[in-house]
Amino acid sequence: SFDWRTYHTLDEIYSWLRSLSDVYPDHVTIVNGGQSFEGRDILGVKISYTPNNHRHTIFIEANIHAREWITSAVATFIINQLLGNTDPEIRYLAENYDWYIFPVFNPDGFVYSHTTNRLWRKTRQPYSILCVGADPNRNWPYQWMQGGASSFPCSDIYAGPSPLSEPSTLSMSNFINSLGYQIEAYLSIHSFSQMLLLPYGYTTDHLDNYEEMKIIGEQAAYDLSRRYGTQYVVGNTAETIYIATGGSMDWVKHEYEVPVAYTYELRDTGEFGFLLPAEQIIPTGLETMDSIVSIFKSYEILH
Ligand code: 0X9
Ligand code: ZN
Repeated sequence: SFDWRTYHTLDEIYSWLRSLSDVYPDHVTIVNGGQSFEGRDILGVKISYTPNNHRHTIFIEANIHAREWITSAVATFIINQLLGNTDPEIRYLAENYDWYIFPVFNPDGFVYSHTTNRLWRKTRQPYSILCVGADPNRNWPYQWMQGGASSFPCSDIYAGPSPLSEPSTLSMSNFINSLGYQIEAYLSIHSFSQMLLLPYGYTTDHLDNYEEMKIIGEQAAYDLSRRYGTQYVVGNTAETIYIATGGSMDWVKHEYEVPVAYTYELRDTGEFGFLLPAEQIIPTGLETMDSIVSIFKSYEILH
């Protein structure tokens, strides 16, 4: 049965997601966000304790980069916490927001990273005889190809021939459009580096509600560190990691004026990198959940 002591395949993750709607029929709906190039479904869950009353929505995507296995493990961990943890702060979050959580945004790449090349990053749509895939986090329509992205199909940061050229990003953008301004928070989960990144990736300017996001992010990083001492750096994406354009968070933030938008870079800082040992899934999940509780506690106090 499903657990967080080991990494799971796409089929195992999807079977577990489907089982949740049987175990929690009143609170969990399986949602199909669309299809990948190779025809796989992009499955997520909607968690809602008030099915007919649209609440502020928290959207979480993970594993848009195939090799970042810890991210889907943490996304399923968060789903499990929202459904099963009796801690009052977690119950409050679970029951007062609508949640959409997609553990594997890039299913073709994820399967390929399991079967063939553990360090695969991109999608699996072929672009030349030799080179396959676009970077699905350079493929979104806001500031597309304006820096930190490549027009060379063999590059790991190939932006694709046009915005939303990848069936997975196109279908997920349509799904996000259907939620639109209901989205109050968008969390994009990556690894690794232990960073909490704020919009935007195209400029080092502190735009929109940067100051508030920075304060909330610093508190979240502190609350995350209280469990095991894990240190996160918080800041604007372009300043803190590098210039990167065409990312999903930037598009959603800009398109729907999403007040709470963060990109996580989970553990570690490079000792294991993308090959984070499975023994670290549960601790990473617990500390990440602490930071999510912190973000919404701070946001509610400030609003
Ligand atoms: O380069 C990326 O896409 C992310 N880092 S990773 O090492 N996981 O590949 C950073 C994404 C931040 N991007 C934007 N907000 N634009
Ligand atoms: Zn990534």
